Amino acid sequence: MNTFTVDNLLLINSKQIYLNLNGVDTVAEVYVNNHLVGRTKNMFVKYRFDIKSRLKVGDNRLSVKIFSPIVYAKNEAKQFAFAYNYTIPPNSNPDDYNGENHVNFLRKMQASFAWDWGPAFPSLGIWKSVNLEVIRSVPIMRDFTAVTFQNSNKWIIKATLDIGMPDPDNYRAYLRVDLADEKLYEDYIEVGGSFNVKLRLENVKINFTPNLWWPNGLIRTASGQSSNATLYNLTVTWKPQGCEDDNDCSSLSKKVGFRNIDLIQERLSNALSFRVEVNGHSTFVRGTNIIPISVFPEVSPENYIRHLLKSVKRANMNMVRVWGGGIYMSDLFYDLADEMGIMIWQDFMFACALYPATKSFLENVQVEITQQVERLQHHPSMAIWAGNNENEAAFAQKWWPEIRIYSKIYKNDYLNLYFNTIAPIMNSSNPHATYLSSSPSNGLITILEGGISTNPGDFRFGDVHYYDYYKDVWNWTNYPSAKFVSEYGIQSYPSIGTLRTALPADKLTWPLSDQLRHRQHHPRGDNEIKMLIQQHMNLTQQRNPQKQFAKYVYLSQILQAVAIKSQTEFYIRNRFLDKTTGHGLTYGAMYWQLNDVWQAPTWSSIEYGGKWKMLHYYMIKVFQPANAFAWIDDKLLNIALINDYLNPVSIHVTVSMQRYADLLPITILDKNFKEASKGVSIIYIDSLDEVLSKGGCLSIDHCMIKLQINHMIDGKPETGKQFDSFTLLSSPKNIIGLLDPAIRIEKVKLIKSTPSRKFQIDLKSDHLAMFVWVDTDSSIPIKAIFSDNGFMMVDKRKSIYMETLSNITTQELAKVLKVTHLLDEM
Ligand code: BMA
Repeated sequence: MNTFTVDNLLLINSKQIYLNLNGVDTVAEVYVNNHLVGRTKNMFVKYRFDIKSRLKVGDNRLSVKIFSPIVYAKNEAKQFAFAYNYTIPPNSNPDDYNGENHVNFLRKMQASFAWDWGPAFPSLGIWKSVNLEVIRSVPIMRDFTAVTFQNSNKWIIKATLDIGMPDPDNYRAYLRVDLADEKLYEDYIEVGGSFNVKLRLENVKINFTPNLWWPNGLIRTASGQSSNATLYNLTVTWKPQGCEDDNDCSSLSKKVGFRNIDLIQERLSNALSFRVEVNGHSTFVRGTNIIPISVFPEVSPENYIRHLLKSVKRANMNMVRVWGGGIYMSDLFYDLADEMGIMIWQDFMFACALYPATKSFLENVQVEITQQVERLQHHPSMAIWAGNNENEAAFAQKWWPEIRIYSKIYKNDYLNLYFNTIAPIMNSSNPHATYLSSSPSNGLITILEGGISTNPGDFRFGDVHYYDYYKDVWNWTNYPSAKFVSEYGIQSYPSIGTLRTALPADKLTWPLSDQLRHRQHHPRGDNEIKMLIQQHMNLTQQRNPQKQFAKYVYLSQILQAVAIKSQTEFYIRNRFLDKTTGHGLTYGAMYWQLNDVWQAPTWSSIEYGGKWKMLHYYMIKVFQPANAFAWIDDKLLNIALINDYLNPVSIHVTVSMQRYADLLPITILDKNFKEASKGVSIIYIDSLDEVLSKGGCLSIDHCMIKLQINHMIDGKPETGKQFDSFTLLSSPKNIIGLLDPAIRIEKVKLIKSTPSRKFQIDLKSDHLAMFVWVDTDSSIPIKAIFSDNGFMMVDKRKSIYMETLSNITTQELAKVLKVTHLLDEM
């Protein structure tokens, strides 16, 4: 409840007074001075209620009565079943979720009733701003939406102004559109006919050639140089005749960009491509999936969003999928994505469920989609829109037994929602945008098959979500040779430091304490992590329960990092089409998942609070656009050169055999590629036996392969663009020859103190050390990012850099730094 004051003048001078509620979670009744002025039932919708007649001079009372989402959802499900004689699954979540049910009856963040990576916090409240909108004697411009597109070489802007009218009479106004400093349009226009006018400018021509907007990692820039994601200010000026002040005559600006992003699905004998083209250039999508910033939707700190997106950019990604079980992100999120050149794959907020396609549900969805498309479409980062997460797959694979019985009805409901409600809105607002009905889907083939494919995960078409924890997750031959893999992942535990922010040290134990088990929502999750670790590493309990748990955390992060590295490298290099099966020609790899909403074992590469797991450090190298990968295929060592830059790049690649027992690498290939050819090219094939003998390795258990990749500028390695990459030939548990490296920190020195502190950490080692993890003591919560981590130490000395916002001193840091490596933990 809240009180606000209204004066006499305001009431006399205004023709309309609206109450704008920009976000209410979710089902509520809104009262002004005890009169019901409206109801809300969709947290993704902005509501505007006409309240003038309810206002009085002096104090006015606004109260919002919010209903329990749990009770509401349950009742809706019950009433639905009663009215229609069937239910809308899932009728219950897996027990491990510790969650609530029937969230699919609510237009609310679907994950707020629990997910396999998150707790049930069925939030309720006013999660966005509330304001009064006063319309006096002239029409006002509330907002505008715009899209840019190219028409036979000319760039065009299509804009729609949302005009609030005093009454439906006709009014005259001056309207002007500017792009940066160029005037594009100016006129006097007439508006009228209703209380709310959508004023359309269909064809605003750009009278100069704008610089294009490019995503991250396509155009090679010298290190330190910012992105090529060029943005322009688009300003709309509105001066209705008789306007007096800023309330009535206004100017609004948005940043726009000029780019064509197309999804190319062209025929390839028995398959279809699924390839993103940016400004006419094929672009391998390097990316990840983001879940909500917080389980509490109103919590969305600017520095945290910045940190997440910067981390995405630092890991050389060009796309993030805003997953359909969360929320449409804040404006800031999309603004930053525009700035940093991160393309967005935007799901609409439907996930892992069927939905009740009743008339009122669809009407509710229609408002949501219209508003969200209008809000988001001007962002140049908006690349792909998708109807839902996995609902086509859920239907096709009959996730719930009801589907067998009511399949006709469910199919109809499905088509009504994603094809007859959402698709037409996409089409009319922005016919140039790509809309897929679901992720995963078979793209055009899904449409040909009537909206739901029999196998939406077909490797020949569309995108695929791939999870199989019962195969060797480090072995590339188990990964799908699909066109685009929009989800794949492996769970790991967050660091002890992060877990300590939720649980006391004595609960961080192995065997897992009840408190830890409570946080594992993925059914059989820990069995899988344990089993997968044991395939390659040694997990036997040798230590006290807390130390053993710390070992489990560390090994789980290695498990995840190596699995996703080897899987992602496979997708990136798998650019050849197998004409017999139609498999291959992969053009996208987006791992599941970027972030976390609590301290728990999940698939994330960034822990709750922002700390990077080992995986995130690995992805920096894996996603480098100019790169080299090594793998064994049928007893042959293959090395591929990758170059996904559009402009020329020269790369120096060294391949060596690295024995575990000593620090001397034996080089088997050392080559400079002056102008690396585009795409993927095989630069080396030799029999593994041959390579082992060349490298002085007795067996695959004695050596690993080391690649050193340097981007070159003027014949010299480019700063910040020199990195290594290791390919194991056998499991760490079988490795022969590792000696105690006695790895230690020799020196810590501060090399920069503003805006953040940067330390150089000099490490020294007597022998080779694997998966070296440098971290601050878990009891000292310092947020830091290292220049490299989880690395193989194959030299006696190595310096890494640590950046932190904390004002820790060099001496303090030296005391709390800890180094972990594999031999110590096996
Ligand atoms: C996919 C996602 C999420 C889920 C993840 C891990 O199905 O779309 O629903 O969290 O797998 O199981």
